[in-house]
Amino acid sequence: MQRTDYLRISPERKAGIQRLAAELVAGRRVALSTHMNADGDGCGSESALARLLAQRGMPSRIVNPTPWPGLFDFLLGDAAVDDTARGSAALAGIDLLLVVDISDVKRLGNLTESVRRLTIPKIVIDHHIASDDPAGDIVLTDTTACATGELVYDLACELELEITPEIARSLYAAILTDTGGFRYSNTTPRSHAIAADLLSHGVDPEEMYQRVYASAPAGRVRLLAEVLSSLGVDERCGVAWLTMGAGSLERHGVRSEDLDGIVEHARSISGTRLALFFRDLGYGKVKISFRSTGDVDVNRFARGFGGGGHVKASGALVAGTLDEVRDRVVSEAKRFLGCSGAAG
Ligand SMILES: [Mn+2]
Repeated sequence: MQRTDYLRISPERKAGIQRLAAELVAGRRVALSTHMNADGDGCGSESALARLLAQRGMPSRIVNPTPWPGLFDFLLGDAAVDDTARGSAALAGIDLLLVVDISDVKRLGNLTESVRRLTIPKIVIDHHIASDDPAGDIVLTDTTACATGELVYDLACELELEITPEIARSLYAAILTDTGGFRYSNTTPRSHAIAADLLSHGVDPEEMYQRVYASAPAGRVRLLAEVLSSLGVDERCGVAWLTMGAGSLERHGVRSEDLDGIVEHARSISGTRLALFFRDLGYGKVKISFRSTGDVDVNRFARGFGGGGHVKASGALVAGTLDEVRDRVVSEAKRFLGCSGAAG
């Protein structure tokens, strides 16, 4: 019987890692950053990289555009220092910037302009569909990677760094969350092979499940109940959507990280091809999450609203009121699906 070595790294990816490794010089001070409202992939990749860089004699700090999510506090420990509170001032005096899980520099929010102005080497490790405005010039990107954490894992292996139990937990959190618990279409034999290796390096899968998926504050479940009551469905076209008004987070005492995965409830409805979640940010802008089932390319749809991401999971920020944006985007979605009939 022939076995496949799923952990083998493709020559292209190896070359990308080696290009990047040339910048990983001992003594250089690094700032790590990821997108606004960091998710498990962003946080896990950052906390793993902080420890991996330390093995190469590189001190690093995490400088994110929005606060580190409490849900992922357990990944930080002593080794990964969060300097986010200092804002762009924390980028002064660094020798290298390493941005993860971002294809477009604008996803760095309030750090975007400071990052553009940096003249030091800027590295991007990412698995989103490329944009024409990346956050750096040395780019390791591969849309076939299930998570940025997969690329960080490959970097660790290729550079023969040690996968400590803390690093293994961080990378597992990255892959676990970006694959929706190994359920989304980006789940591959390789995702499972890496997860297997991470278990052998000390990850306890039940502990990870409890920390990531079973540690919700009661407010998150109450908010979920409220958001679910907003459900709209067009069964004929296969579109389902959820909305959340401004101020709901505050009212339930929860944070934006508590919204992660909420759009999946719309996607879970039988026959749904395109699911949407509209969140009123309260200052004339609505954040939209797009998810799809089957061959619907929501990256292409989201591009029409200035957003993007992945083929089956994308986002956009649109100006307007919640009702206006929802009505417009839902009817655009029906048209996008070739279902713009009069009854639509
Ligand atoms: Mn990701």
